[in-house]
Amino acid sequence: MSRKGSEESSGAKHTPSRQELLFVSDNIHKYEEVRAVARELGFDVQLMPGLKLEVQSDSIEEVSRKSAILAYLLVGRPLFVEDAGLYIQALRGFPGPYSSFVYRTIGIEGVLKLLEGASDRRACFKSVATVIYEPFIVVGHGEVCGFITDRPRGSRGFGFDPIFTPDGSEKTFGEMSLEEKNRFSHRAKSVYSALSRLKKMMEQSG
Ligand code: ITT
Repeated sequence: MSRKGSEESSGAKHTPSRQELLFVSDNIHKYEEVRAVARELGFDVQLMPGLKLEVQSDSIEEVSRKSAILAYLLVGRPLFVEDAGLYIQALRGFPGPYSSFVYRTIGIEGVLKLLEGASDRRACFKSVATVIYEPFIVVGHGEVCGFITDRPRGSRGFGFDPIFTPDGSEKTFGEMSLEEKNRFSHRAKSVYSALSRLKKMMEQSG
C-alpha cells in the first residue's frame, strides 16, 4: 500500500512492549480506522477514551503533539493521538482546527448553507498523528483533497463524511466502507506514515 505523508522524529529512553499501543480518543470511528492501519504494520491498538484533553490552537499539529504529551504524562504507556480538520477553500480554510466545534454547532447542514451558491467547493481533510513510544516521538502528516457535495450522501463513517468526495472517487466518505475510506483518507496516511517510521526505528534500535 502506498500512502503520501511525511515524518519527523526525536527521542531518548528505553521501551516496554514492542507492539501494544493505546489510541487516545473519544471517537470510536477514528479508533476503528486507525486500528485497521496499525494492524497492517503489526501494532495492536487499544482505545483509551476520556484522556484527550482540550488543547486550543490554530494548528492541528500543535493540538496533536500537546495532546499526546499530556496523555503520556498521565498514563506513561506507549500511545498515539491523531488530530484532524476539514479545510474548505472558499471559506479560506475554515473550519480547519475548529472542525469539531463547527460539527457540534452548525453541523453538516450549516456548512452546506455557508457554501450555498459557491462554485468553488474544493476542500481538504488534514491530519497529524503523534506517537510516543519511548525513546521515540514520531509525527506523521496526511492529507486528502476533494470537494464538498451539494447534499449529504451515505450514512457510514462520521462527522463530515457524507458531504466529502475525495479526488479519484465518485463516492462520498459516507458511502464508503472503512477499507475504502482508508485507501484515501488523511488519517490512514498520517497514521501509516508515523507507525511505519516508528517500526523502522524500533527495528534499527534492535
Ligand atoms: P478526538 O476525541 O480524537 O479528538 P474528534 O471527533 O474530536 O475526536 P478530531 O478532533 O480529529 O476528532 O476532528 C475534528 C472534527 O473534524 C471531527 O469531530 C469531525 O467532525 C471532523 N473530521 C475529522 N476527521 C474526519 C473524517 O475522517 N471524516 C469526517 N469528519 C472528520
